[in-house]
Amino acid sequence: MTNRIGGKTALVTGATAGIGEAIARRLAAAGVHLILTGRRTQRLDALARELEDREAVAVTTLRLDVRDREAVERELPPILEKSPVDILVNNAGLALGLEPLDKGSVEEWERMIDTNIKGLLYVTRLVMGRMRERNRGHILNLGSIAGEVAYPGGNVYCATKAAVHMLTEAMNADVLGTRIRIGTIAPGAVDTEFSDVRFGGDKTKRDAVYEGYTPLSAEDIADLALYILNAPEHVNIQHARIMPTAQRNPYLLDRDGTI
Ligand code: NDP
Ligand code: 8X3
Repeated sequence: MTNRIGGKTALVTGATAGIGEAIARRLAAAGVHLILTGRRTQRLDALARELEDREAVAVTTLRLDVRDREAVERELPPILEKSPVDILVNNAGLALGLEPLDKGSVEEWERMIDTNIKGLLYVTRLVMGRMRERNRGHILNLGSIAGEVAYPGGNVYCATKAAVHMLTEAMNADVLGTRIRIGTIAPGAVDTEFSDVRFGGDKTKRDAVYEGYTPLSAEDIADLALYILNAPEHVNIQHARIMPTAQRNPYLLDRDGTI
């Protein structure tokens, strides 16, 4: 496949684990320079060193909690001025708990809303403005099938991902007439630290999520991300849904162990 992204610069939020880390690795292998963010600095620094050594790309790291609007507005602009961003991957996100709404934790709701919606907005506002000035850029948001079909206990998480999907549509409307492209990847079950975070490290609950079938890996999502980001400039893949073969929607999941 023609490499159309080598030499570009990508900002990946939540690059310390799972899908964000896998996308960072794939982008680096394609010769894309990186700005990697997340809260766990040791992981960021180790990944940066590894990718700089192996792939000969420039990697900048930034410890950033996307919920912290002041920090985003203080820390990000100087980096964006120095290294204009061609690709933004809005990946940082999480689910917490699986309780019915009336038994839910307000604190957990706020963390999900602040990260998955507001954090994405804080970062995107700064990056998209600069993309508009340059009349180019590609933004890829991590949505979820949870944003399309609600499941019991998913309530606030599902709502945050539905918001991400609608924001992708709205942002596309806002950049009509520019060369900026905006898309969402909506995955089903991906085996990452997602369920460790959701269940507060409860290994039994976490393992049960992926029992009896082969879930997607973070690398599967990174492959799709690379396909979308590497598409020719006239191609804007706005929404891509991806699930394990054993899963057809959040309810239909074949756990008989054959797939
Ligand atoms: P992981 O838990 O493995 O990774 C989440 C990443 O997000 C980490 O790098 C974490 O970094 C970062 N992050 C979380 N909160 C913040 C914050 N406040 N500020 C900055 N970074 C943050 O999960 P996944 O890789 O699976 O999830 C990535 C995205 O994919 C999420 O948006 C998730 O909703 C979505 N998704 C996941 C699916 C799955 O089944 N795994 C399916 C569908 C969508 P750190 O802790 O260092 O800050
Ligand atoms: C993650 C997929 O189905 O666990 O967004 O919500 S699901």
